[in-house]
Amino acid sequence: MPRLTADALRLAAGGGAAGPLRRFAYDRAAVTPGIVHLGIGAFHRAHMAVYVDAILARDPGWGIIGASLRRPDTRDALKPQDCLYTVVERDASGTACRVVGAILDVLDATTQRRQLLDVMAEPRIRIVSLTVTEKGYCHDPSTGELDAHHPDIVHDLAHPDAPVSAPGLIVAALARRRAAGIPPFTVMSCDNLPANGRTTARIVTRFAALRDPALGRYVAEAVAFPSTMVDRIVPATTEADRRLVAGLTGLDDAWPIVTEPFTQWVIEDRFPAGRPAFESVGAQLVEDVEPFELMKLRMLNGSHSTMAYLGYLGGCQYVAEAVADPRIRGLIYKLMTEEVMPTLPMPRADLEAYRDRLLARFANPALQHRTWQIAMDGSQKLPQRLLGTIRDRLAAGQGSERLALGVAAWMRYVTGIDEAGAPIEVKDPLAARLRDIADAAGRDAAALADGLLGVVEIFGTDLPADTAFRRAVVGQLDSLFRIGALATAARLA
Ligand code: CS2
Repeated sequence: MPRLTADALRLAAGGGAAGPLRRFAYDRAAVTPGIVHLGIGAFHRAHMAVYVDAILARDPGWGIIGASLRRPDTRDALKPQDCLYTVVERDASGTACRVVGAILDVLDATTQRRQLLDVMAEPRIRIVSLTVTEKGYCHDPSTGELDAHHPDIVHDLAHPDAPVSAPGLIVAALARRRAAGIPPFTVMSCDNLPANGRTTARIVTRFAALRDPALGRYVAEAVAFPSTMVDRIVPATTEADRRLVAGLTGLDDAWPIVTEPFTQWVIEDRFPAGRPAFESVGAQLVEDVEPFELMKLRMLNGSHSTMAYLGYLGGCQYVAEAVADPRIRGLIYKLMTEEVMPTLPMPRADLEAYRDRLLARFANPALQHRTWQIAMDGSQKLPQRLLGTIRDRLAAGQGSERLALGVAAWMRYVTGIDEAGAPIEVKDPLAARLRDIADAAGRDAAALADGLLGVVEIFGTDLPADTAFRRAVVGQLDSLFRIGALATAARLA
């Protein structure tokens, strides 16, 4: 079978088994780069790049140069296929395929750092966007401040012209532009962080100030950091996905993406260096993204993490399987309805519709979204997904048993041993420390909860001191140890 390339695509004009193959509708040779994207993983390629792909026919000045910060695998997969890739949208009602051409080049920052900084310093790059995941911001998740002791930050302060972190790369490029009299690019975070624009601004400005106070003032005054709310469920690509795409298109794509039809992007309209007409391709441009972000992080991601830990412990490999279990579904429904929705500023009817749509999306039978994938990096995710809601409820004198169960399920998960006694591969930047705490506590719920609540980067100092919250977490954790995840979920469903 021919590999997906620009030439193969021209020859395959008739399409594959799924009928005519949809593809980008512009002359790629006329497209020039306007965006550098850091963190060119599956999410970006299924989300922002698809919006940009729809813009390029009208406005070819916004092609994307992607960069991976850690591994060359995306570049190595995409370069031999002219950076083209297939996005498959699937749900119970059908399957649609499309080849995206918006990515013009992919660089591997670990070996092409100089080239990446050169591109970021070019005047025609007006946006640097990011999906580097929560941990890529090198921050303290509980405060949202730069972690000046993070090894990558320590490295980048010592070697400011050879940075390895996202803040380090952005500041190195901004410093070069400033020295050359080139206006700064706009920095657009597309990660699931609270107030992601303001958080990124705080982190990048602080890093710049540590490099040089004048550079810090320049970043604070001259660079815009709009916030965004991004949403699309994008499971990691599997071999089965590759086979599916080959069957559908007749072309061999080394890194296709299988995702849901749903997509949403809400963007704060603050782009002094210019932007593509994102609103013309379905994005919502608004003055204030934060209510949307709060809703999405607390409802979707809060449920996702809770389901991931309970589901994994209960033996569910996939989200659709977890949400099909009435115990988990009932728990998530009540978690959203009774505990999360009252903390959100939107009208009740809108929130109910949002919740129902989420439950349908989670149940999508065509996606194989592993609970293990979502369970990853819990230390970086819990603050914005569960703990902010809990804080708001505590301040209002309200209980949070289901949210506390989400936290307790994470604690049970990071012990690294599942309910059948088998090891769990816990992926988390703090995994070793969490494991040490868990090993010292054994199966004593109070000792384990106290040990983990003491991780200040996650819980701050207020939550461990709150006796009602602590009691709820210890109670749920004790139940998880005694009767297991599904039976514990059933008690609150
Ligand atoms: C998920 C998200 O992996 C995870 O932690 O909760 O990636 C989720 O699928 C997206 O935020 C949906 O927009």
